Amino acid sequence: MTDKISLTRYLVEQQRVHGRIPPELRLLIEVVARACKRISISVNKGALGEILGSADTENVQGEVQKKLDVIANEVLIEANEWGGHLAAMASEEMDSIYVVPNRFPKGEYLLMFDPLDGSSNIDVNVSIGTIFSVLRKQHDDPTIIDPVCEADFLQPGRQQVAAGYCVYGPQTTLVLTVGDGVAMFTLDREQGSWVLTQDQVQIPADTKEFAINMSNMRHWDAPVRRYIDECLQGKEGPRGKDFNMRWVASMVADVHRILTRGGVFMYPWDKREPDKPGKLRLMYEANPMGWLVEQAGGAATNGRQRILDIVPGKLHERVSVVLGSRNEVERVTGYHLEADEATAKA
Ligand code: P6P
Repeated sequence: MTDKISLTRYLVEQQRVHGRIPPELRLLIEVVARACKRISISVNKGALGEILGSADTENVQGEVQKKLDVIANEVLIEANEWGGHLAAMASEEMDSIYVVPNRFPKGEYLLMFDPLDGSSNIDVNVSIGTIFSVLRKQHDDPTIIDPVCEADFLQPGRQQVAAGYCVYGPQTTLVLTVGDGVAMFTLDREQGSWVLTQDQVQIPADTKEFAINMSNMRHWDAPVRRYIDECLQGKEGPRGKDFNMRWVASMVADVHRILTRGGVFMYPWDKREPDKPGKLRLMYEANPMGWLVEQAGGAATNGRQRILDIVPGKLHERVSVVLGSRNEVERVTGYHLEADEATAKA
């Protein structure tokens, strides 16, 4: 295991040695990490904390909120609003952006998060997680601190300055990138501190494991059906090898497995809601996960283009997601482009 290095030391070294992050960004990440520690305490209480079940409210996505969704959202807002490092926040659980109140100093950064991803798993004690992404507020004129608005958030994922998630599973693990590879920190509950347990994470380019919700198969587009059919044909099929399948229905858990041992994760467009590009959200799910996967040597597309190059049109924009082992993502993306070419020629 890597020498016992704390999250604080890792971030200080990223700031001082590598000059990669300024002090305000280091502070932001530490505050988010502390909020995740607080969320893990609530998650771990389960039924003892009277926090399971529905909050009897709906979020902007039209999804019924769990009590823990609301709690996690409040923890992240309260932890981050006073520090002076943020201009505003955006969350899967809030219709519009949350501008830092005037009673607090404002900073340069924009924080987006899915406070508790995988909510359907909360009541059945399966891993869930918090996903976060950080952008810098773009200024035409850096001398003017203009008021922040939703348009400030609509930047492509390649503009992120930090991204990560915390998975609340058998271990509570914080996974982070600031553009210098991917580092994993395990929560030492006795010390209450994050300890570096893996650095420079690398995803194998090839895999024998795919993650997709197979119950949607009849709704998929042809390129996705082609790819999955070939995997299911195993050794006797065109892939010449057998594949395994996993689907936790918690993106954080599925991505963590892929960062740990490889694999390909897919949540593609399907014809049930043809006007929706996909189920997952670009700004606070696909972008942070896409950057983490790329920083670990993998790839992330929407089936046709790099996720991090997509310019968002709205805050809660949805997107199709294919991410993980580079060679598999390139194969799936190639099938989509081949199908588009055939359609164009027809
Ligand atoms: P389904 C959780 O609700 C989520 O947003 C992702 O974490 C997860 O990958 C996906 O939806 C699961 O969707 O349709 O399989 O329940």
